[in-house]
Amino acid sequence: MNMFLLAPFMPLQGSEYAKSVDLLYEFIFWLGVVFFIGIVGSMAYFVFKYKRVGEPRNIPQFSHNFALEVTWSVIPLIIVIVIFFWGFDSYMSNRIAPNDSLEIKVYAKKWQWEFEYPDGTRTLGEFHVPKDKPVKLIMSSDDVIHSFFLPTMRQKMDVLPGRYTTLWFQPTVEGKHQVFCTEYCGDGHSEMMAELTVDSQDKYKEWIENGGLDKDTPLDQLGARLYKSRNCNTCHSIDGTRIQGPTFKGIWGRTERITGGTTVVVDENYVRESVMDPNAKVVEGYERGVMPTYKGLLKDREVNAIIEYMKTLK
Ligand code: HEC
Ligand SMILES: [Cu+2]
Repeated sequence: MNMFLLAPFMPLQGSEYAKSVDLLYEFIFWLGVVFFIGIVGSMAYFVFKYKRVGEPRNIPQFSHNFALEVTWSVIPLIIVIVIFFWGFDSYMSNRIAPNDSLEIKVYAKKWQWEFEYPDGTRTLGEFHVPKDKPVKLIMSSDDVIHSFFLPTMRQKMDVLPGRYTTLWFQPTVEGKHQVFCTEYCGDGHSEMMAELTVDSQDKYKEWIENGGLDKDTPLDQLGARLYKSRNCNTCHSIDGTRIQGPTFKGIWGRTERITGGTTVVVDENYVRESVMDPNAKVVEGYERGVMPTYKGLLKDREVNAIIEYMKTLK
């Protein structure tokens, strides 16, 4: 028999911690049931036993029963002490993430969740983690108070503007897990959801190598996603307007005038160089040092993806 009798009424147990939470919960629940039946049951029994029939009889009065009073004080005291230490122990292990945790930044804003991995991969509304590895989320909010709720891991933590909060879990069940926002944050609050996918180690590796997409995604689509997720779009438009940097519209094969009087035709090598070492060739009319280097932040496949994406921007 499953020791978790309430399991059918609970979300899936996605981690060992979820099981320990449920165990304590069941303990308190069944304790409540025992006391409820004991108290309400004896009440009902006494109602019938001592119900008034005929003329009032003389019933002896009691004021104290020392043994009884000690019993009903000491037993509950022991029970609440057990609950306290059990809960405290569980709480402490829940607050302190192991040192080898995968650290993921979580940004909440009305009304979406954004995730950032140590290698710079960013995703919106979904994130992947490997099975059996501890994961630590370092969370902050761009606007109001949100709350990150991952029911299958029995984890919930407020996400605040101007302060970091953290939460950790070690998933044991592969597949999809739902994330909710559980702090009312305005119009789109009930839509503010994200999806966690717990992958096998191999599948996770493949996913992260692909910049947060599955490996069948065509390069130009990956490029389009990187253009936004790596913030190229804050300085480069795709509709011809000039922002901080030159537009990407029609960039492929364009002849560019470089500060210092030379020219260059935009090809694979030039794009790669511009991304890895932006100051090597500065486009005339633009400022040196504005574009950050993406060295170490974009993998080879990602640079190729951006190149393929540029080719589509005619
Ligand atoms: C903070 C603003 C900024 C961001 C973010 C930025 N760039 Fe740039 N980029 C510039 C500026 C300014 C120039 C022009 C000066 C220069 O060549 O360094 C430029 C130039 C370029 C060029 C050469 C363009 C041409 O017309 O010859 C390429 C290619 C390029 N960026 C790619 C990217 C990619 C890809 C990303 C995102 C991964 C990106 N940039 C992110 C500001 C930015
Ligand atoms: Cu919210």
